[in-house]
Amino acid sequence: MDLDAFVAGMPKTELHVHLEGTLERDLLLRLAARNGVDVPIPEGGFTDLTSFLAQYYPAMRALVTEDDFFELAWAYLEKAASQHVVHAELFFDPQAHTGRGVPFPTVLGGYRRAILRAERELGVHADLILCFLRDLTAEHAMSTLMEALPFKAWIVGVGLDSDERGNPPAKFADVFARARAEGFQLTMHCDIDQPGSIEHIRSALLDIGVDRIDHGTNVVEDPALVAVLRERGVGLTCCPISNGFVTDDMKAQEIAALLRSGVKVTVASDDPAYFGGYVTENLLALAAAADLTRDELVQLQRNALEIAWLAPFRRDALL
Ligand code: ES4
Ligand code: ZN
Repeated sequence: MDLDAFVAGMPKTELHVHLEGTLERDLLLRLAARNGVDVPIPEGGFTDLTSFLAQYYPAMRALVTEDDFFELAWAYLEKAASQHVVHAELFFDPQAHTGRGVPFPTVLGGYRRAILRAERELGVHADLILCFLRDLTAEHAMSTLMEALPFKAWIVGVGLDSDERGNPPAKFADVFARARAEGFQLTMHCDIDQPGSIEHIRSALLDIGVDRIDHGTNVVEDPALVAVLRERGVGLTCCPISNGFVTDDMKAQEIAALLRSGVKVTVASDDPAYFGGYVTENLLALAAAADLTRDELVQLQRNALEIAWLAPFRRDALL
């Protein structure tokens, strides 16, 4: 069997994909027309996080009704099923919607309906991770967390995304402490080559006590922190194709080195509609760039299941 077929056929767990980042151009155009809203069409050509985010958030204005959020998540889940994803943990950015007048339950209700249907009809299991926008205030994040509490059963964890510059993990220490006390799992983006990357990773791990880190490959610069990841079993969700857009390369060597040193590294797609690759394409891109063996590709999937926020009975069924 050739490598493409091997990777395509592997059962997969995807732990780092933003639902709003799965908004493909066709759906964007259809929703914008249906809602009668004027939405800037993403043109691509991003070279860093800032230029990406500047196209990413305005495009979300196409999403208005509960059906819109349902259709967005459903389209992703159909694609995931076609790539043999068996479990996915899906980031969503409620503040990007509530901030323009879309009620939190509209967003969550649409996403939840798609997840329930996908489990029944596609055999894909999925959970939601609420992501706070780190360029907004900690107070805004806290009030979003309060808004989410009645829906706790539908949300497995919380994360932190958007513009990292000047927005360190410590800014959200109280929010994450409260989220932990409420029973949520914790993750945070530590985007690559940001000012203060290493300090952000250290703080996320040692001050906040996150369960996972999204991206975080700058940790290779600090062997003591790599040891902490290994000892605590804290995994990294890496997104090679995304890295190729928002940094100077895919960081394939760094990802492979961390995998080979025993860190629970896993590969995911981040914003596939913008970066042009779902999980299979990300695995193939990394395999080609870092010469991964089939055993290493299998190890990436094993890692993903191990660090997934799954009930033990589900994990056991998938392992
Ligand atoms: C993101 Cl690549 C990236 N970085 C930070 N926040 C994000 N949200 C969606 N994609
Ligand atoms: Zn991300």
